[in-house]
Amino acid sequence: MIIFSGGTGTPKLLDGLRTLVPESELTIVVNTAEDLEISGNLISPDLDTVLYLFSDRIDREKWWGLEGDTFETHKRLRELGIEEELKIGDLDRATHILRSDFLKEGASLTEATEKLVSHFGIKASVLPMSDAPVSTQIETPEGKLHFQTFWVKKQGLPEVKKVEIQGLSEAFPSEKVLKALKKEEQILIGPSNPITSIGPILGLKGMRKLLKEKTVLAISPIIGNAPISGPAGKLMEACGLEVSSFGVAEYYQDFLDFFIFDERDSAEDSAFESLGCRATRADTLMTSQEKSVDLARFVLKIFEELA
Ligand code: GDP
Ligand code: FO1
Repeated sequence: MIIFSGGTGTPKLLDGLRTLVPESELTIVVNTAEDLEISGNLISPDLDTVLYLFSDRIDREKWWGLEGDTFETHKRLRELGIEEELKIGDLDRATHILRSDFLKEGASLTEATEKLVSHFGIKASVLPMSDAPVSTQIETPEGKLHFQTFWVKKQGLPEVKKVEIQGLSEAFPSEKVLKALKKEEQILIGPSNPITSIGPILGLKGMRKLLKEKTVLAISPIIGNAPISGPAGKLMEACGLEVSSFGVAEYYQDFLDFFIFDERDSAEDSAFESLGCRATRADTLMTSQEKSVDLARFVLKIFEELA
């Protein structure tokens, strides 16, 4: 199975999935449009979260960084007048240094990630969506801001005029992603931000067309009219999408076969029929690992029925 992932909602689901499916049978295609360079190293927040999840070291409170990490280097840099855009953990920084070393030696991001996967003893296939640089920029009255500047430094407060994914119109899925898509029939789009996490993957050249040939199941990251966390609501609105499960399904309409939305949601099941997909409710709020396992089990059951 192939899973499209960002760095919070889908990793929570992967936390359950990996207890039910042999890790080697999972291919995770990860968003890289939130990547940025800090203090000379390439940070790939979504890739790192997936890597730390599979190596059992993710901080499950924040869903970024390593559990128990310290921030001494980050603090010392601040004392020396260097204000890093993100709070980088000391151990997390080691990953960024290693990744950047591989890249400096000439590796592609896919190859660098493969080496990290091997260092961390991970059996799953963790693939950056593309080797081309792609970067989400948020247009605000204060000017164009990198997504991380908008979300972390400015706390998501500025008005959003437009979301621009720089580099996307020229970016192709990586060779490894294309190879995996050729081989696998079942695609799971996890409950991730449709604009900043899944949108960049879908926007890669040829991706939406390829998905039309597959069995695609997606899970809503929205309950009612708000996301569970993060800026998805504000960004969906800025992109002209309805902030609801229906709005998410509509965005995936051209290739979507099955949609799971939350049991607390007031949407009518029949509304989704007009989009040409089947839909069902489930408890999608993953507040513990057990709940992640339950949702993952439900997803596997639906894939079995669709096969
Ligand atoms: P990011 O890279 O950190 O933005 O992470 P993602 O895009 O993977 O995840 C962010 C999205 O996950 C948000 O839109 C949330 O609403 C959604 N999310 C977070 N936790 C849950 C959960 O437990 N269940 C569901 N259904 N969605 C969740
Ligand atoms: N998110 C924050 O809100 N504050 C931080 O200081 C922060 C640091 C950070 C460091 C490494 C990393 O991989 C992720 C980090 N995040 C931090 C998460 C941040 O990148 C965003 O929450 C996600 O990218 C949102 O999609």
